[in-house]
Amino acid sequence: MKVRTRSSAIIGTICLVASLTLTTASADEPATPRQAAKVVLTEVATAQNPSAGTAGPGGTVWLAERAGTVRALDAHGLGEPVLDISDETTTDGERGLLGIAFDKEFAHFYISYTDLEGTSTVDEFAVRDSEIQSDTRRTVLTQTQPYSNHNGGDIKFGPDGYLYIAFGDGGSGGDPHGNGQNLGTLLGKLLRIDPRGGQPYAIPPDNPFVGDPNAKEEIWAYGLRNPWRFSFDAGTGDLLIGDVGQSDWEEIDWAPADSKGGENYGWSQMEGSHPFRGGTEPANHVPPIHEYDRNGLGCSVTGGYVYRGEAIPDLKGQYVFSDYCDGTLRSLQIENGKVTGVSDLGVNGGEVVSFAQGGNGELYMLDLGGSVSRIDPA
Ligand SMILES: [Ca+2]
Repeated sequence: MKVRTRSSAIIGTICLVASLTLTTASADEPATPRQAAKVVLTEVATAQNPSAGTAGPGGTVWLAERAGTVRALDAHGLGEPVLDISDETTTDGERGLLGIAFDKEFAHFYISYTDLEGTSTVDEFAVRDSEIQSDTRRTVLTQTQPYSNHNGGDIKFGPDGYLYIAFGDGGSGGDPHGNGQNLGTLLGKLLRIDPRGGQPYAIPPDNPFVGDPNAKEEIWAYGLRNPWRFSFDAGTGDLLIGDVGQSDWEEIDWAPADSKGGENYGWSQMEGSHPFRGGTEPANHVPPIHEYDRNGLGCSVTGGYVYRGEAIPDLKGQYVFSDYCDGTLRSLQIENGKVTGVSDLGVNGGEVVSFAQGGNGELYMLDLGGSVSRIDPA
């Protein structure tokens, strides 16, 4: 039995819980948020250190367990592992099985993990009759990691059918190699590739740095520190990224569905909307749509999803997220890329490490300590 402890943090932050004051909104945001939706957390399963989840075929939700197993959740509960790579990864530092994704047709399944050397690896499997075909496994993309932390690792298909991969800045602290602003490395970036378009993958021709000899053509957006969790709004296609801060500011980044890519989210010249260690704000800096400091209980943002389910009408269109350190579920009201309200949803999920969006749009919350809960109406 794994002991639940903050030292099992896998998101890349030192959590100093010093105050009971909740600080959820920046000063320029409305002081009085709208009436928050009333929600409860309904535990639907217990997993072994669940780290990521995704909608699967037939109304299932597939869950990654950090040590290397994948299990499917259905109406009968959590099944036995359908995939086990536990002898190919470790949970040292912030490592492990960190992301899973299906393509839109549930024809291929992707895993994102660190291998035994710590190298970030994205592998693909064919899926037939809802089952992983293990003999079809192939490696799509790898990225060596200079340190054990800030691996990012989330993977998602965008509404454009391309696979997006989030990588942190390589780790240590303060981005010692300047990876965030260096377009010559995949570290500190959000990537966009076509995994079925070539061997091992193709670069979408409209990626923003195609043809730039000084940039990796896989890059979609840059200036990220540890984009631990990101998602696309299932209603609008907008992109939302939870980027974990260094020591002062946790942030949510946003881009509209019609973005051409190339956004510079600022790290490590900027932490949130603030210069980092004397940094200079890049001319093309895209500041976060929401940030919060470390004066409250939060210390490591966990990006979530815009709620597009049916069960909680008051929550529709709001971005649900949390923080690994304080576990409070919060939501942002967003209009035209601006946050117009921040709500405390009044429930605490423990060590909230990830969210998952079921095929019906309902949201699940993953507590690294084991609980998998659906967000239900109160
Ligand atoms: Ca930023």
